[in-house]
Amino acid sequence: MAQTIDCDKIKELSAKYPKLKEINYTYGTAGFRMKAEYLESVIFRVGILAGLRSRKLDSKFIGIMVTASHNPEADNGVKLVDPSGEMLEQQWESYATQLANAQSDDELINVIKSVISQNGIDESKKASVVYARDTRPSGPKLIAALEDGIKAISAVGENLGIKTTPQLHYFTYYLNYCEKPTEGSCDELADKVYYEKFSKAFQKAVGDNQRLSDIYVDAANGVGAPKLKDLAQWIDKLNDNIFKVTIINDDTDTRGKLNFQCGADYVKTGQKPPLALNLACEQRAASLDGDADRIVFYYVDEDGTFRLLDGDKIAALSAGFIIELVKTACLDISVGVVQTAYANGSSTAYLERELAFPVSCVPTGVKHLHHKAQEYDVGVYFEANGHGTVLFSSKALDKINSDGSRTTEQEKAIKKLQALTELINQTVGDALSDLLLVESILINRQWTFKKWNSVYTDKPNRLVKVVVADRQIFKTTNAERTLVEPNGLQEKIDKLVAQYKDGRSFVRPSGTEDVVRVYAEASTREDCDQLAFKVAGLVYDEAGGTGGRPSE
Ligand code: G16
Repeated sequence: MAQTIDCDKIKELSAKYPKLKEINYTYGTAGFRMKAEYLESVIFRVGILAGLRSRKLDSKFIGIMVTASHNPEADNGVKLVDPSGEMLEQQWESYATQLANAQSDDELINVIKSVISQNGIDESKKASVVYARDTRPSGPKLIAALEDGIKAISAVGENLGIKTTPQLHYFTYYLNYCEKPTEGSCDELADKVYYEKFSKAFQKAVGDNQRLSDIYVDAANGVGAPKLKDLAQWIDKLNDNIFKVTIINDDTDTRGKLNFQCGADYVKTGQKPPLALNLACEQRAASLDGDADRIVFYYVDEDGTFRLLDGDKIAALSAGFIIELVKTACLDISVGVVQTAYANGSSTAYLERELAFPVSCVPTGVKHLHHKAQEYDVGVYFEANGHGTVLFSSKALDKINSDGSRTTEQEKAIKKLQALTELINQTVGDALSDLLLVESILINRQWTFKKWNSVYTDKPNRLVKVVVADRQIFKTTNAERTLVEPNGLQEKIDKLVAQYKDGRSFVRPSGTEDVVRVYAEASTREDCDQLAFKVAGLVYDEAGGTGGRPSE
């Protein structure tokens, strides 16, 4: 097959974005992520890769999201989305890494040619990409680099402007498998199809049930704020007495506020409410992260204790509700749950023992959970940090949507299941869709947060970040629960863990931040904190910790 890429055009545009020699880029847990000033060359090259992937997949749209999600405002990142709206196929992650690390323009051309020949790409095909960004100040400059990359590979790009990450995932799927827009801007259409789909599905899922109390949503001063506001208005148009939300931390204009002392990661890690939220007893609240792909819920008890309802609790709530509907409807559908090592021990025990679900544990990263969840008829996956969704296989959808004679009760259960399949964003974890999913289940059950929280009691747990000279020296196995390197460190951790009742701890390098993460749980809060900081201290000493030694 003749090579027809325009090497001169690629070189000319690439010269604007030289690779920084000293940096070795890796496609991590959620794409490339680091300080925004190091990313221009990477993003330019991601534009090229997206064009190649589109040609490989019969000109289907490939999605590109420019975001660093929960990371500090000064960071940014980029990830690719496959035509189905799911994460980029793993084989192509290595192409992304090779392209990002090509030192010279000639090397870049060689990598491009090698991707083309390895994949038998027909260069005469049209290439289509669709892209969006979050509200970070570095976004526009990076989008300009991306657009040059798209131009360099002669692809056609649709700019969606500012969107949540899950909106970009959903709209990539929509462009490929639903109606192709004939006129109007894709930016506006992407909002419209999203709000329409989820508001209508929510209406179906809640039926005639009574609304619950108002909910406060901390939007991390990110893109979730304007998008949730719009979505709530669409819901109001259908039924103005079912969902009352007050959005806080909604300032997307003031520099320095994104994810600062607010948002899902801050709340989950610190196990405390965000800035600007004084919660009354049992007031319902939730936090999104900077690109609205994760959510955690919380409230405070009569005695002022902060109660977190994290991804594990969302999994228990949704899996429990779905299996009940499946049983009522007498459908032959299996439901399984996928977690990571961060799942609280009590949640795994509850899911396996009380609800009798098969539960699998995979490495951190939605891409790993998503793939495992596809092995079940209905796969429920949530990371403890609030990132997740539910996948309905085509077998499950066929059964749920098939005709047949049914009792009224069975028919009602089927209708609810159908509504859930529409309400859940099955392309990726989506904070807004998950918010509506949780709210609709609680409305159907007429449950307070306190009642939801009581399904099982979390073991005290703690997450600590350790800054070390080189986090890449940490290598794990056993779904990240065991350290293989540095040599001998796991044995030391095991010895510490053995000193605590119901103790558990693991260490893994983050794939999105320049830190090593330490997780610990034990039977009491005091033990758990002590274990977490002792393990963090071990990591700090063994790996040449930089910055302060972790302490409570
Ligand atoms: C991303 C991934 C999540 C992962 C999180 C933290 O979330 O999509 O799957 O749990 O990073 O990953 P790590 O511990 O490797 O830093 P987000 O919300 O930042 O896109």
